[in-house]
Amino acid sequence: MKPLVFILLASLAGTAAAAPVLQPKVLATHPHDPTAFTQGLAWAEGWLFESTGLYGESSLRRYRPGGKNGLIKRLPKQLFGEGLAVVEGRLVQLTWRAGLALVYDRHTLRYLDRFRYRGEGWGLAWDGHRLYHSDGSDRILVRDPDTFRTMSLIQVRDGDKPVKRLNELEWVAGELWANVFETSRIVRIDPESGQVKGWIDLAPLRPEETRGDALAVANGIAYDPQGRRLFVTGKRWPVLYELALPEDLEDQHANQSAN
Ligand SMILES: [Ca+2]
Repeated sequence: MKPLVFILLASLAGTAAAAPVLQPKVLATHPHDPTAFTQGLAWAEGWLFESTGLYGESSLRRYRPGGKNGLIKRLPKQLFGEGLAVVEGRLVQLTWRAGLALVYDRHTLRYLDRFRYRGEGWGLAWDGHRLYHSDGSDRILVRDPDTFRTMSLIQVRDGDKPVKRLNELEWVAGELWANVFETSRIVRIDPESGQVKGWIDLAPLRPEETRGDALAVANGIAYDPQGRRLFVTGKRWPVLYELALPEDLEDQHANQSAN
C-alpha cells in the first residue's frame, strides 16, 4: 500500500474555533455508474452497497469496486432511496419523505422488513451497536437497530457554529463522517460531543464530466476497516475514489497496536 498521507492545508486560514481542512489522498480510482444518483454507500467484506435516489430511478446495489457482476434491485416508483447501512447480515435503506426504512438480506438484496419513522431520511450509518440517521438538519438521531426508536440526538457544531444539511453518513474508526449537502466537503464529527474534528475537501475530485450538472455533488462515503481505506463518490459521478485514512487516525491506530 502507498504511504498514507493527508496534507494539512487550511488550519491557519480559518478562525480559531474552526476545525482544520484536509485534502484527500487518492489511492485508486474505480468506475462508477454515471446514472447512479448516489444517496448511500456502505462496505462489508469485499462488497460495496449503494442506495440511489430520485422517483422512478431509485435502487439498491451490491458490487465489487470496479466489478461488473453486481446485483441491482429497483425500488417502487413512489419511493426515493436515501441513506444505507450494513447492520450485520442485513441492509437498512432510508427513504426521503415516505417515513420508511427498508430492510433487506445483505447477500441477496431480498426484502425482509421495514420500520416507520417521522421526518425525512437523508443519511444512515452503523457503529456496530447503534444507527445514526441524518435528516438534512444539524442534528443526527441515534437509533436502536431493533426498534428504530430514537435513543439520543447529536447536535453538530464547528466551534459554536451549527453544521446544517448533514447528508450521507459513515462510521470511520470512532468518528462519524458526513457529506454536507450541496458542498464538496466531508465533516468529521466527534460522536460524543457533536464537535467537528475536521473537514475533508473533495472539490479536487469532482469529475470534469459533472461540471454542468448542478445536482452532481459529492455524496457517498464507505469505510473498509480491514483495508483501512475509504470509498467516496458523488451523484452521477463516473468515478469512485479509494482514499487513504487521514494520518491522525492512522497514528491513533498505530499507537493502539503498540500498546
Ligand atoms: Ca455511508
